[in-house]
Amino acid sequence: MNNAALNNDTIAACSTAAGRSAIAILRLSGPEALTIAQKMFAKPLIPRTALVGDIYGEDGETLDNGVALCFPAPHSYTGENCVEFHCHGSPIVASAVLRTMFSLGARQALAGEFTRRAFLSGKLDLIQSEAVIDLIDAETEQAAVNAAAQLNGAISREVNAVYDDLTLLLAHFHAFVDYPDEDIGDVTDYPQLASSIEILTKLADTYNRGRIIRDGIRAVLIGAPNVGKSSLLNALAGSDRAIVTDIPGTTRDTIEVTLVLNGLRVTLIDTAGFASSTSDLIERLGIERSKAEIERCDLVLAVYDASSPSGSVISTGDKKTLNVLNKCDLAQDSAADGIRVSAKTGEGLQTLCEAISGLFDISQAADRSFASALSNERQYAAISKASAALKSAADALESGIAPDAALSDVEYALTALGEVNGRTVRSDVTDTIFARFCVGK
Ligand SMILES: Nc1nc2c(ncn2[C@@H]2O[C@H](COP(=O)(O)OP(=O)(O)O)[C@@H](O)[C@H]2O)c(=O)[nH]1
Ligand SMILES: [Mg+2]
Repeated sequence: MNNAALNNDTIAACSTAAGRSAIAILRLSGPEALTIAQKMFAKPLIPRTALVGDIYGEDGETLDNGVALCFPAPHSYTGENCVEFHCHGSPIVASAVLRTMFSLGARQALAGEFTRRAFLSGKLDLIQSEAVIDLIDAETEQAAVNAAAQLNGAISREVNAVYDDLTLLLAHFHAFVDYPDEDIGDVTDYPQLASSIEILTKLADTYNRGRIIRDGIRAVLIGAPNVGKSSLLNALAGSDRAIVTDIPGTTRDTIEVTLVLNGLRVTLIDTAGFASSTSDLIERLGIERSKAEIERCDLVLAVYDASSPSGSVISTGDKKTLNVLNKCDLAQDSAADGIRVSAKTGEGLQTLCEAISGLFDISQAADRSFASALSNERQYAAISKASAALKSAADALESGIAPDAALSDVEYALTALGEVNGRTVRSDVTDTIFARFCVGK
């Protein structure tokens, strides 16, 4: 997928975060990168060698003394000529160096444009490109490790192998259709089809774990008014996020905090309590919202007051649920079943955190089939579409229908996989993907 038209100019951007820092990295990529960089640097650039020297500004003045690193095409991140300047991390120096690059012919890079060029020049496929942003955005170590494995090609290798198998299979089907009189071998047994279905199904099965690794879980606190839901949220968050009073019905809107509990990203949602009847409109709307939260959450934390065991049992359907008995500082023993905690003293909170993370196995050992779990919804949807189409092709063949009937299903699956690895993806889709990136990446 080479799109030379897009890459005929030279882009530049600051690749490190804005503000003061130890160093700032300014990056150039494109046909003029080496020429522009050489004009700005005191020493002749040497490929893939870090050189220390003066960095010049627009009028030849010395802006900084820093490091220049050049990577001639095609051995660079983008596949183009690339140069990095490592300057002292002053925003003034960084912007002067960047301005100099612009005055010598570079233009400001768009969000994700370096990675987009890497994709267009075939350095990264689309799965790897999306892994780059997931790696940068990772909020837990597990999420970073999973994204790094994807960047390494863990998912790409599987998808590409299936893609290549199906391409061959399709050629075989076409030969059968186009030359019905030729003997083109066995047309009843298609091992590629069965193995492709197996790989894609297994891959799709890793998505639930991958999604939790990347995005974490949503856990919603529900229970009668005044049992201490808001207090629990505050205690777990370590700060007063929700208003706590002894007036029932204090929490009307839902409040969210995101925490990392034992490596698991948890978005905790505080809700209005379920009073049996309430005439207050706002409180009632809040309760409606709580119900919607229960619908979309991964875990319900059903909170009870251990000191007042009268509360009715909360029904949460088939959602994963943990019963939490709060205010255990007021009730030393209670017959009710659940994790005893006190939002007031902190007792039991660690046990609660362990119980929550224990319900979601995100360890790599949970699935040894692949080095990485699928974590991208777009990729998951396309892989599911592909495996469904292949299943329908296999069913057709099994019932004795001629291979040409299965041809369109296999073609459909191939197109869906092409959207995953980027071999046949539409440019508006890639536009959306790269727009999520930051400038300079
Ligand atoms: N003794 C004790 N009081 C608590 C505890 N948790 C909450 N409370 C009190 O119970 C009342 C209701 O708490 P709140 O968090 O607003 O309950 P919510 O309506 O379920 O959100 C407040 O007066 C809290 O101070 C606890 O663990 N122990
Ligand atoms: Mg509350």
